[in-house]
Amino acid sequence: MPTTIHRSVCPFDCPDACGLLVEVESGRALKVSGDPDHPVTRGLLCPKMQHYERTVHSPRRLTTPLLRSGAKGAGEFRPITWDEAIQRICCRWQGLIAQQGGESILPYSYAGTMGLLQRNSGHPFFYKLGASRLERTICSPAKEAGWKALMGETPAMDPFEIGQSDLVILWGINAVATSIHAMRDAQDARRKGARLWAIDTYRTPTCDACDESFLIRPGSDGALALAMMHSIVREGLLDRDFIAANVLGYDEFTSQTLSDYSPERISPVCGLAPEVIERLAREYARAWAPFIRLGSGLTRYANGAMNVRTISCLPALTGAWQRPGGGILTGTSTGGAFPLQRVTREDFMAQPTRLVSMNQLGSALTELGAPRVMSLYVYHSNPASIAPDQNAVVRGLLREELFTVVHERFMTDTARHADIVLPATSSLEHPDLYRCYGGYHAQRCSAVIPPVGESKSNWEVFSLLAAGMGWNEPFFRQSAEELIEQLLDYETPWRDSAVSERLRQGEPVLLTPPGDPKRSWLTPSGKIEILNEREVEPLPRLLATHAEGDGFPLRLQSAATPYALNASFYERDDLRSRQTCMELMMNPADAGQRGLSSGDAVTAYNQLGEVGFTLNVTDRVPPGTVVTEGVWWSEFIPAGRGVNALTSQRLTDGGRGSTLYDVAVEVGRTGVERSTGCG
Ligand SMILES: Nc1nc2c(c(=O)[nH]1)N[C@H]1C(S)=C(S)[C@@H](COP(=O)(O)OP(=O)(O)OC[C@H]3O[C@@H](n4cnc5c(=O)[nH]c(N)nc54)[C@H](O)[C@@H]3O)O[C@H]1N2
Ligand SMILES: Nc1nc2c(c(=O)[nH]1)N[C@H]1C(S)=C(S)[C@@H](COP(=O)(O)OP(=O)(O)OC[C@H]3O[C@@H](n4cnc5c(=O)[nH]c(N)nc54)[C@H](O)[C@@H]3O)O[C@H]1N2
Ligand code: SF4
Ligand SMILES: [Mo]
Repeated sequence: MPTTIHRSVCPFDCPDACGLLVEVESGRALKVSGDPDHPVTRGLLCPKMQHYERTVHSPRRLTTPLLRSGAKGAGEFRPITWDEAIQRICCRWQGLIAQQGGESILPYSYAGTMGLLQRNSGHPFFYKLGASRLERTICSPAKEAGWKALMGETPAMDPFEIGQSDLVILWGINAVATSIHAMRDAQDARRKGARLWAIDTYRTPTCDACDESFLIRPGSDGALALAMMHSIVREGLLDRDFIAANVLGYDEFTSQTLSDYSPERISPVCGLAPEVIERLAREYARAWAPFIRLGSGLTRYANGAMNVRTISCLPALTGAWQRPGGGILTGTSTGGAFPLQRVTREDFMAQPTRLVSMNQLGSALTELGAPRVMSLYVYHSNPASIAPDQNAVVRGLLREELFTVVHERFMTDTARHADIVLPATSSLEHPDLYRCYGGYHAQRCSAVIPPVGESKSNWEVFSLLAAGMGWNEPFFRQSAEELIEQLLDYETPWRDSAVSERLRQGEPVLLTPPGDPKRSWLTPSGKIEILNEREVEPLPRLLATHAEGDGFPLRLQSAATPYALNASFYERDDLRSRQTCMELMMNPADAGQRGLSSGDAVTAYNQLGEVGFTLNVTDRVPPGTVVTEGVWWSEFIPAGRGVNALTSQRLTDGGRGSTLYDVAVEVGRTGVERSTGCG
């Protein structure tokens, strides 16, 4: 059989939506590489995707539907047919709907695939079923809320402007791990003479690649930005003309709040010396076109939205927005490019059903009543690993009467707790249309290999379930290709018919966002609204984190590794071995105080649980902070609990987001000596 090369797209939850070239022989993917003609990828893939074929053809892939044959959570199953699986699910749901109502059924999905069709294909089904609705807010809704409070509907600046900046600040973003193309662009800017700074809570590989890095206390970014602005005002480094023409509430801000936040006062809050804060302020204000690339790290706190809102005031005071390369980028929003409602079909919902936060799955399964959640359907998400308060989630999943169905590629911690497991295709086995959130490109792709085993795509399963429920809507009988065509068969200000045609051909296409974000502020007043009386907090001010009140001395930072993506890629021995084991990084001063050394088996604990780690004593983390990278599967962890046994179900100040990084713990030597599984 000859080898053929096909275009595809990386489906993972990453800002870049890379273009892939896939070499296929006899229905198998042999090799995956970065598309050199893709405007962002330009041939470069991250380490996770360089051997995507090992994920696609992993011996761990699920290949048939499975029915639980042992105790809940024991991971014992026997194969069944698709017909039997669909019949069992529909029969159970019909009974539940008759007895307790549709709201006793809860869907749970997030970002296993970012394809517009496969990601959203459960929506029409669950709307019609009358199920509870899931608030999909685990990632960064606080970022959107913070931006919106200040900038309204103003779209993002063009990410490519980074090349015209003379000072690039990677703020709360570990771009080496999470946004390699933004990192490449930042380094290109640096080669052209820009200075590169990182502001983080520990010394990440991104910090190593910068001219300077500033390590601050978790969740204190808003405080730092307030102190910087205090200095900027005190030293008169403002652009008064820009402020007069473009900013609402400058006088109230300076007189009512900013005066309280001197660098001297903020220094102990953020952990930087007053003179360092002053220097940051001065150099920021004196830069010609400073570009802030804001990550999500600082948003997963009780004050996450306020952190974003406060930092975003910086370019408004200095007028950085006026110059190409100057401004702040929190991520692009390409939501207007395709008519997604043609897939999601909210109109199928007879009446609005209750909303359940995905950040509070633990409580939803163990405490929520009227009606109690009696069935959980999980697709392209792994809540037993990634959701906060893992102990509560697992307690819920172990409820004997809870009927859990998991549609997955692998036997994840969530799938292990299922009553029925359904095998899912990988992105190379189904068609989809992708847009991205780090730029403005889009690409459609077809299946390039047949399904592995009996696996089916998300859309195919919902189509089968609709038939199993006896529904007659022609909508559910469409093919995936027909639905993708509905997303393309319609012009928007972002694309005309020529662009849609190029998309149909599978080309990566740069879309043109309407409007010029740097010339008109899309707020009710038409100005950047530092004063926003529609908000609970009309002005930016210092807000506390949750962890400050928890009574444990160390702040626990959960962070990304380059070798996994949330709890994805743990099926891969080659990638997992590069992480070695679930480590906890601790500063030598904190380790010394506790009599701990590198390699020790330690337990981190707080009010929610305890988790075993292998200690790594390192000055890459400052005193007072401990860091762990990755979200590990329990089968690779000695005590079976991951970092989320320490994170809470509490929400952010705006957007009802997760507060996964707002955690306090104490750490001690693990009582029982045991093999850590490390090395
Ligand atoms: N390799 C890899 N890539 C990924 C992911 C992954 O898990 N692995 N996850 C994907 C997903 S779903 C997302 S949402 C994005 C997220 O990507 P990013 O926007 O980079 O966000 P995070 O990785 O959550 O955090 C970024 C950095 O913020 C730091 N940080 C944490 N708290 C604070 C704080 O209070 N202040 C400051 N200044 N810094 C802080 C962390 O130490 C970390 O280095 O990445 C995507 N890409
Ligand atoms: N402690 C801690 N917890 C975190 C984070 C953290 O940094 N620290 N990050 C948080 C963030 S930012 C996010 S976005 C969430 C991510 O949470 P999730 O979206 O749940 O992320 P993943 O762990 O990648 O799990 C996705 C699952 O989907 C499966 N999958 C992939 N493609 C398909 C498909 O086409 N169909 C089906 N049915 N399944 C598929 C994969 O096998 C994988 O198991 O995690 C959050 N949790
Ligand atoms: S950088 Fe992001 S989009 Fe590109 S291959 Fe890696 S995970 Fe996929
Ligand atoms: Mo995320």
